[in-house]
Amino acid sequence: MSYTGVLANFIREKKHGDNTYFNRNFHIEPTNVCLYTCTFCSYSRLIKKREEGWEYSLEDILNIVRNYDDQPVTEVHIVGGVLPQYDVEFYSELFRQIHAHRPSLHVKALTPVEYHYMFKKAKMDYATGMRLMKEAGLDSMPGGGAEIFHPEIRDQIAGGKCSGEQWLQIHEEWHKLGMRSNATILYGHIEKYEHRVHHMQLLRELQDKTGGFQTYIPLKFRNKDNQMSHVPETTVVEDLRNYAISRIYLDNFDHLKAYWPMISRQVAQLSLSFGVDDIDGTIDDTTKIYSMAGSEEQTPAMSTRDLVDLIKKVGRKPIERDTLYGIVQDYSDHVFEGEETFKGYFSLPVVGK
Ligand code: V47
Ligand code: SF4
Repeated sequence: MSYTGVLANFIREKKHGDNTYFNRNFHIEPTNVCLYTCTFCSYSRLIKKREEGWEYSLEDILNIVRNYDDQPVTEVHIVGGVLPQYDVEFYSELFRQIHAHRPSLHVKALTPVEYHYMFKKAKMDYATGMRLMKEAGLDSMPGGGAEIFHPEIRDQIAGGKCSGEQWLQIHEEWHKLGMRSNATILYGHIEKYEHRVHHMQLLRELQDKTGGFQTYIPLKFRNKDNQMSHVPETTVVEDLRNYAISRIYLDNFDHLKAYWPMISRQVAQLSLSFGVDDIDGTIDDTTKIYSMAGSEEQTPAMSTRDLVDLIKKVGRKPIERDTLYGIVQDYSDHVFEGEETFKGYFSLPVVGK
């Protein structure tokens, strides 16, 4: 374990030194009603219990975007359940209107789960569909919906939604357009190590082909209020080992991200010594997906100052980035308003001067 951690940290420092990236974004979840019934999902309401959930209109979503008009956010991350009214026309119009309202806001939206469903309904192939999304203003794709690619596990936990192969094909079409995306894995439930390796192998092969992935994001399975509540969660040691192995295996990915609302702030700090160079999470905002699945962070929102402190306390350099890893601000020597600069705990008399 410790050698694995040292090797992962070596690769991390070779690629990024002490730089630790974060991004100021906000999430919009258009609906929590979903046609699918993934067994790990604590978030969605079955379509037959539709009245218990929410279904935002285009105007509702644009109003959420407008609420951030005076906030220094650089990205909106849009993802939610799958429903027929959220189709190619709906999302094309949404992306267009977000850009018309705030051209500099990066739209990171939807996963192959939604795209596969929407394109099939519109009788469109993936290449045409992704081109239309790009023309409408989609800037990048988040890494969700990957779960576990191996059909032996995927059929049991995420049956009915796009297959692992289809997930990879949609990312490949997106990369062919010169665009970037992320990749996740949902680990620590009924899969075995061989399934995690198979998952990473397929990602590694596609990355060698396209170079379009930016970040790998291992998502720890949380077991509250879902159909897999009987499955115990992984230990912190296992989580750190998984980050380290991911960093070593996927050395053709530039970044490894820890999603702190899922693993707690302390484990996020530890992960920075096990290969992780990016801590994501909505800053100054909230999202419901993870609190509903049992994460320690019931309202996953942390101020920029808290996040910067968290990174500095473990000796790393906090760097605010945009979605494509352009540097927005280096916070290494930044002093927040009203903050005393650190002068040491004791003021020792200076001798000999
Ligand atoms: O695909 C759902 C996961 C994912 C649970 O690309 C769960 O920057 C754990 O992909 N326990 C969606 N995980 C979120 C996602 C993501 C998050 C942050 C950043 C980015 C990015 C992408 O959430 C789903 C699924 O794998 N998820 N339920 C659960 N009970
Ligand atoms: Fe629907 Fe996504 Fe939940 Fe699966 S994980 S039930 S696709 S919202």
